[in-house]
Amino acid sequence: MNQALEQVPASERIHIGFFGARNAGKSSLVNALTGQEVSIVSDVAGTTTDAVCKSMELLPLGAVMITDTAGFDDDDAALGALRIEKTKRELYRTDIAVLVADAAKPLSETEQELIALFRQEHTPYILALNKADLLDPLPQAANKNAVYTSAKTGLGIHALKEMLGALAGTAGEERYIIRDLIAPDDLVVLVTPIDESAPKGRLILPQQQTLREVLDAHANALVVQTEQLTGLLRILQTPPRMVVTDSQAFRAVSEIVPESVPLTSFSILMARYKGFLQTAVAGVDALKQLPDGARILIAEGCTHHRQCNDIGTVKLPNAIRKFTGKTFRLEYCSGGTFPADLTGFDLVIHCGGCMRTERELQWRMRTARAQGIPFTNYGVTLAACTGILERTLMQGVLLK
Ligand SMILES: Nc1nc2c(ncn2[C@@H]2O[C@H](COP(=O)(O)OP(=O)(O)OP(=O)(O)O)[C@@H](O)[C@H]2O)c(=O)[nH]1
Ligand SMILES: [Mg+2]
Repeated sequence: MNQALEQVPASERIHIGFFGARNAGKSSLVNALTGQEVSIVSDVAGTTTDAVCKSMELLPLGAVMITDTAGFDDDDAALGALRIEKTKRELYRTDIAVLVADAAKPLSETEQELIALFRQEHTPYILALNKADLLDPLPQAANKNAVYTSAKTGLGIHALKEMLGALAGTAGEERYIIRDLIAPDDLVVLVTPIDESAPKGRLILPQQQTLREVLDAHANALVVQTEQLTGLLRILQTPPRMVVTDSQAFRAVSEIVPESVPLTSFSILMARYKGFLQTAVAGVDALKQLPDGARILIAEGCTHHRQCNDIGTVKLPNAIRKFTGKTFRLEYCSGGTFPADLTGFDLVIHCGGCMRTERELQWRMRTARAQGIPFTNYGVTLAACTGILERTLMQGVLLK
């Protein structure tokens, strides 16, 4: 396995999900497509009960994450409803769906329901009419998004890969973290405090990704801790093109960096990259209006970054208390879980979301919006509480 591709973070991979009724051959098809025994196959309906994920390189797509899900039809057992809930959650983070159906049968209610969900989520999908080895003769595929496959004989597997490749090529426009804000030879200063909550021996993902884009742009980066910033700016002959800081250090950094130098944070850049900066800015307005005792959901995208955890549980609550002078009821969720029902909450504050895909963050945001609940993030909230939101949005440049 190519080492470099192995290291593409999960949030940056194209997520391909296999969906369908029990026994349609989802697991068999995933195994045939990947050429590996990713999932267990059997003729017992409901063999796959939990989603199984596999990161790999799949030509012609590149780095992908393939997910085999549990059958979507309800068998009336208590487990049925649970299985369906889990599979739905997978759907929300799927970039391209493959609906696996039995080629010999017309589409069932379950399959129609899945198609309706794909449409609702604007998820492009391919219909794999599987077990086509049992059909004789083989009819023409019904439409250009359908393909006859056989996990058993390998029929249509190559065509399925080609179709996935074609869809992946159209999946979303290119978004940048910082590359479109800088020119070749510009100098960018990245402020990354290394305190006891920083992970050992490495930089966190948004810092790595920003650094990489600065290099892609053929610009220059200087990476410093907050304490070195004053000294660094003093020895520079010209001021940097911009400064990007960890939002925890907003106050100190905003006092050190001259007003004439654009200043923002990794989390604000990440919110823009994942397409929810506008929503986050609108959401933070709501914070000022909330009454005492309002309920705020603090959503963390991962369970293992102590740094984010520390912001969510200590720094953010302190900043909010100081800023609003009010006492709110804070509740937490983390990792892959996010409540679909947000009844009773007045605001959602999400982390930068570096471990979640763009589609998944979009779904979380839409879930909140559909229920009329404002949605913002750590960085925007900290900027607002520090009184530098306008500045860190680079006077609106980042909202365009
Ligand atoms: N003839 C034929 N049988 C197949 C094909 N694909 C799968 N099967 C058989 O269909 C049965 C179910 O296959 P699975 O891959 O476990 O189906 P699944 O959709 O993952 O099922 P659940 O995990 O139970 O939801 C197994 O007995 C497979 O051998 C195919 O293309 N042709
Ligand atoms: Mg299965």
